[in-house]
Amino acid sequence: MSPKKKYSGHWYKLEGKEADPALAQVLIIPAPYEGSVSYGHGAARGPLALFDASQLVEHLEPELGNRPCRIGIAGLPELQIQKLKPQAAVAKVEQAVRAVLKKGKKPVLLGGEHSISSGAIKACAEMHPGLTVLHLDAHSDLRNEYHGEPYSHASIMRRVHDMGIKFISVGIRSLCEEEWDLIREKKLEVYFAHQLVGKSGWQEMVVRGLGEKVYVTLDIDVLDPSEMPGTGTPEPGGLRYRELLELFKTLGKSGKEVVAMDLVEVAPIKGQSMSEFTAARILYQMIGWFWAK
Ligand SMILES: [Mn+2]
Repeated sequence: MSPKKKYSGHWYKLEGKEADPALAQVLIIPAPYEGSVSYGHGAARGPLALFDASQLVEHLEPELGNRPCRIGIAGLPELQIQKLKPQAAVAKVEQAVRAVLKKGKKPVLLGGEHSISSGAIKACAEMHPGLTVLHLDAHSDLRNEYHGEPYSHASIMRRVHDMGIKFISVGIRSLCEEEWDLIREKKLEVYFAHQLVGKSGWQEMVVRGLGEKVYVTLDIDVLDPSEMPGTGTPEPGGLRYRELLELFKTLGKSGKEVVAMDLVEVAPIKGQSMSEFTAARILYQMIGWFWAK
């Protein structure tokens, strides 16, 4: 399942109306950007690997008991941002997401590295005042800057904090003292992995804290590396696949509206397609629980 095929925009092997950008309710925006990563390269290959893997996903979801793709999932062309500096790349993402929102459709942004999400969140917060962000990640991403770059992947949630947008972080298990101090000083809502993994009932507690309009940013490294090895900065002790899906199911059933989402930091491992297949499967179920119940 190495990326051999060319990107056609036909996610999940959909055809006809279900793959038509004019009719589909969900529009996927591939953003293969890797401008500020610390180490572990390959996030720029994430969207194409996810696309290839999506061709093998069965359309029926047993837990939902239906075909989420019936609402239409169409792919837009890849954003041409690879050569831009982080701030310019983020601005392009913002424009692309705003254009999808204005059509009354659901944007799904695919990274690429996490830095791009701040553009998407900005566009959503403008359109939906009172937006809250559900942030799933191994890292708190609250550094003011990283190697001198304020639009770094390691600073994305700090930029969201600066915009005055409320967020809840889930699954965190790696952060520096600057981030630790900020969390305590500002009383930020951060759930560490050791507080959640293997425990029950936390999904409802997290969802209760969110507002009525929600943006979901999923850094795939929130999962345990045993189930998601293909990511740039894996951290041990992460959430399990089933625990993460339970969170999305709980959010989907809560009546709160997910206005957009992203999935970032998938970095395919050559010769081992498990990571991108798992991510494609998660993405399909998120679409199902949020928008196609
Ligand atoms: Mn991360």
